[in-house]
Amino acid sequence: MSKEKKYCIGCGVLLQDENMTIDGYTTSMENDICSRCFRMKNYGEYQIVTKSNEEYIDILKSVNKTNDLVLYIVDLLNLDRDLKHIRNYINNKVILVLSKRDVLPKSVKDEKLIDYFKNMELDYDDIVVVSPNKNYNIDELLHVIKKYKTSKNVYVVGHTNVGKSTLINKLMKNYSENECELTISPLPSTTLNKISIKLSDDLTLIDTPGLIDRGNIVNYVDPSLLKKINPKKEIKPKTYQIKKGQCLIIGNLIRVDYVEGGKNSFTVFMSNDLKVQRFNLQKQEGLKDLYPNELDVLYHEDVVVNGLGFIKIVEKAKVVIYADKNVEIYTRRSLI
Ligand SMILES: Nc1nc2c(ncn2[C@@H]2O[C@H](COP(=O)(O)OP(=O)(O)OP(=O)(O)O)[C@@H](O)[C@H]2O)c(=O)[nH]1
Ligand SMILES: [Mg+2]
Repeated sequence: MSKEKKYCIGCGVLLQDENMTIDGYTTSMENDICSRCFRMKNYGEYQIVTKSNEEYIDILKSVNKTNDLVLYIVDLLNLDRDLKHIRNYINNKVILVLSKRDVLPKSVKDEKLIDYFKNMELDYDDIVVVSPNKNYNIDELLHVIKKYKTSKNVYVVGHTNVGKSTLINKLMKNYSENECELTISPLPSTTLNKISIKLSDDLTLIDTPGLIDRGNIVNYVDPSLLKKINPKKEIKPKTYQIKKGQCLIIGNLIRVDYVEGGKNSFTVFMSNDLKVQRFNLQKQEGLKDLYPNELDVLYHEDVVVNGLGFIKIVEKAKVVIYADKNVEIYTRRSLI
């Protein structure tokens, strides 16, 4: 008799009790979660899983065959560089959900954030700002979901680590009697498979594995640093009135040399736990063995360091950012 298939309620992986070295292992098929989720939930022990992005693309292609509503989740501190990418794969109605609002300063108005995205002329049906951690605007999101949904199913998609599973857990906690224990973690690729969660008779939320962003610094730092890098609290921006010939060293992870330009102001929007130090660049050799990214920054632009946050620079400047060579670094119009 063949065994009935059972999937982990935390990450969606197919459960098996035969091979400890393969995904989905559990000590007993009586369990509802795999050993990896068990260790993350109970001991905060994280285990890196390497996944390809083919599955993510395949999921998007299968969503395109439906007329279901899609929530595209982005992390406000670590925005996707290409917000149009998803439209290469799906024609469904899509709501852009700007998440982790709590990490940006309260003084920034939601309307200002929404306008920023509206000005980019993206092809989204609506935009909502939320913070699942602070239970902020979740009511508004549910309202928007009900307004746009075309069937029972609503897909939750986006890059890894943007907070898709956290958001679904929060929606379930607020609006359903059913318990929902999707596994969340600061590591990429926590969710491994599609997971359908019934919120009510006419609404099922579908969690999905995220797109892996190879340019994100989280892939290249020691996992023990993740807590420091991912802010849990509102960021207190650090502003430096800075002159050519000075540099900033941030969290011992990146170095920012100001090599050309007049008097300027650099504001660092990164986790409060990352120490920022200013030096005279000629007298400081630290981190110069890392890869130098030379950037021409225009008036009122941000330098984005994927996975860490961004530095708002007011005046035109030439800067050299030293970082791990795999980390994506680029400029964009100032978000704030
Ligand atoms: N500050 C803050 N952190 C959040 C919020 N929502 C999620 N996080 C954190 O973001 C990290 C990733 O959350 P997950 O819910 O696992 O993200 P995911 O998109 O499901 O990730 P994958 O399953 O890997 O694709 C965790 O460390 C969460 O605690 C939020 O509203 N605010
Ligand atoms: Mg997840």
